[in-house]
Amino acid sequence: RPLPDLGPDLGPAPVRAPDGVARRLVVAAAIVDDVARPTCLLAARRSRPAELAGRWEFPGGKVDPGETAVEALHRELREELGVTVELGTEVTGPDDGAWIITDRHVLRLWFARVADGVPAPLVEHDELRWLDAGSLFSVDWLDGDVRIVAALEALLAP
Ligand code: 9L3
Ligand code: MG
Repeated sequence: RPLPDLGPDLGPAPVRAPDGVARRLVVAAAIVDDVARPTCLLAARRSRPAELAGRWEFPGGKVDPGETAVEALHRELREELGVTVELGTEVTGPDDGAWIITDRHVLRLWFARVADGVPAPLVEHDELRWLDAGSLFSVDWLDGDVRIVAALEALLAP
C-alpha cells in the first residue's frame, strides 16, 4: 500500500512502523561516559516548542531528505550541543528495531561518546544533566522516551 503524502513536516521519506502508520524518522543519542561500560547518560531539557518545553529527551532530531540516519545524528548533535561524537551500538527497540515515540514520529537511538567539545544547550534545550542509574527518572522525560530510558536502565553499570 503506498505511503500517504504526509505534508512538509513529515518529509518525503516516512517510515512505516509495524502498526502500519507512516511516520517521520527521528534519530537521537544516548550520550554516555563510556560506551563499553556506561555509568551515566546525558539528558537534555527542551526549551521549545511550547508544548514540549520543560520535558527531557535524548538529544537529536528529524532526518532530512538525502541524509542517512547516522549523518543526521551527527548533524543534530553538532547543531544542538556543539559536539562531535563517536557512535557505539544502536539501541534497538520493539518496533521493527526502532521506537515509536509519537503518532507521527519513530525514533532510532545510538549510544554515543563525546569525542570533541563540551555539550551545551545551544538551540532547543535550556539545560543538560548527566544521570546515573539511580537518578534516571529524576527528570520528566518526554512520553515517547520513557520506555527507552527504562530499557537503558538495565544497561547502565552501577
Ligand atoms: N522527539 C522525542 N524524543 C526525542 C527526540 C530527539 C525527539 N529524543 C520528538 C519531539 C518532536 C519530534 O520527535 O515531536 C521531532 O524532534 P525535533 O526535531 O523537534 O528534535
Ligand atoms: Mg532536536
